[in-house]
Amino acid sequence: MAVTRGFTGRRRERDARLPPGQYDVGDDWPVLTAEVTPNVEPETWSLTVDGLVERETTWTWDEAHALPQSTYEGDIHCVTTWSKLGTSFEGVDVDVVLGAAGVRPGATTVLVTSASGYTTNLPLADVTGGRAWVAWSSQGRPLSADHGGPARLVVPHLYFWKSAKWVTRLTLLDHDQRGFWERNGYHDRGDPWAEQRYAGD
Ligand SMILES: Nc1nc2c(c(=O)[nH]1)N[C@H]1C(S)=C(S)[C@@H](COP(=O)(O)O)O[C@H]1N2
Ligand SMILES: [Mo]
Repeated sequence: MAVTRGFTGRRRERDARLPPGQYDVGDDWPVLTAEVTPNVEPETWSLTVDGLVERETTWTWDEAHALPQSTYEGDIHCVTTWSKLGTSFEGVDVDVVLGAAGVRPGATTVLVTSASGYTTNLPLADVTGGRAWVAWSSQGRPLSADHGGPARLVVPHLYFWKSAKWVTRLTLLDHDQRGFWERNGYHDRGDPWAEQRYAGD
């Protein structure tokens, strides 16, 4: 029956997008937060790029919105095994803010800090080349506070703990420095397709 084959085909296509050990949450969007949700308003939010850069730079909400905007369309994967397919996030490409600050030679790592104090580390190569965003909306709607509003990092090709909510600072380093979950047993990089969940995976 054509209807059945169509349904099965779509199901198979979605399954192929799931990394090993992940399931599809459908329209749900679980909230995963280790700390108390901080109260950050657009008026009090700013983004700073510092460390190994030519020009330490801070953008206010309005200044960040005046930068060229771009959108991610695709899937996200949480290490606790849920994946959400077909999301979108709108904001500014991390390449744009790093380009404005001017990454200095020798920088290898970005340490990301949230307004709450949450941290996570990423190889510079994982946040450049159009693979990471500072996002303020999803599917065209402003991010709720629970989902990291007013602004969060989105690094969708890695497990979503790398996508720090309430992001306020990107610090360029010449060495690796583990963040909150990485110090607590999670993998240093977190590639879902390689199932890099825990240290040693
Ligand atoms: N500041 C902060 N960012 C965070 C987290 C957190 O606890 N605190 N959790 C991470 C994890 S484990 C996941 S899966 C996603 C969850 O984002 P969501 O709550 O919007 O689904 O945020 C990531 N960013
Ligand atoms: Mo997660």
